[in-house]
Amino acid sequence: TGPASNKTATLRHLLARPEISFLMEAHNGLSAKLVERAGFEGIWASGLSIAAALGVRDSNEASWTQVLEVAEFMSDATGIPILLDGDTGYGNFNSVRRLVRKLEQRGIAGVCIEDKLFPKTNSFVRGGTQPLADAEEFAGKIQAAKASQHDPDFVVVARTEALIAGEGPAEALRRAELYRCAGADAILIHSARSDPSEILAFKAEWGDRLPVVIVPTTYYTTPTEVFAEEGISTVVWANHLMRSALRAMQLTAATIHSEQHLRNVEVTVASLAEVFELQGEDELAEAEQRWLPRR
Ligand code: SPV
Ligand code: MG
Repeated sequence: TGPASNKTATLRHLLARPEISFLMEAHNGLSAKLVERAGFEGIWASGLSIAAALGVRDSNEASWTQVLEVAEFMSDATGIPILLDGDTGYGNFNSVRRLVRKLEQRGIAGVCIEDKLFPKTNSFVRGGTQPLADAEEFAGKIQAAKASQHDPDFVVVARTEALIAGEGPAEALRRAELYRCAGADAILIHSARSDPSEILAFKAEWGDRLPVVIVPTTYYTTPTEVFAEEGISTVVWANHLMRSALRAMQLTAATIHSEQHLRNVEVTVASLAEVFELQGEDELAEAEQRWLPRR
């Protein structure tokens, strides 16, 4: 948990370096710690996963300050940078300005905002019918975000949903170029297809104007080497801790419900010792030695 400025510089480096980078999804302090322990260099604070973990839809049902609280726990729990999925920025350019200020204050290294309308809809839900934001208005949001950051390394990723909305490759490129001119640090291009053809076509046209971030949730069979060879900057593994937690919790709940005892479950779940270790109980015990009066 170093100062926020280290995290912003690290995230900027992950996006800018020639080698491919990976951001792993997390949705709370525990999952964020597990991402760091697994060896990842950065975290994707997924809107979908945070919403799912809170028991609501990925439709801005959780307020932006509720999301901020979750992101703050995640940031406090880890020393690697977090890119927050900021949806549409939760309003207009003015909402985005305030969002960026608050994210900086709480040690979040960057934000990704997408060119859809508030309240947003997940890209895999009713994909073809999702209205896009006016491109110029969205470019204004990007400019406002960049103008409000105090830390020069804070990262603003512009995400275009043009392909998701069925607007085609030319519109995706037009929008990405507008967002680049508005000051975006990287472009996230999303696709709901099961093959990466439209993403790779975009990258070929785009070249290296800005780093390109992708989310291969639906084209998961594509080997990662393909993305690396095509010069993709960053791959987001967007929701796989939330989905694995869901499955594990479902199985444990069903087993205990049907068996009415813990014998078969005890061996499959993490030990309490591991939970305490992750929470840093040792550190508290040492601090008590140091700071509490001895009796
Ligand atoms: C998220 O993880 O919330 C994302 C990626 O925005 S997606 O769900 O594919 O839209
Ligand atoms: Mg999202």
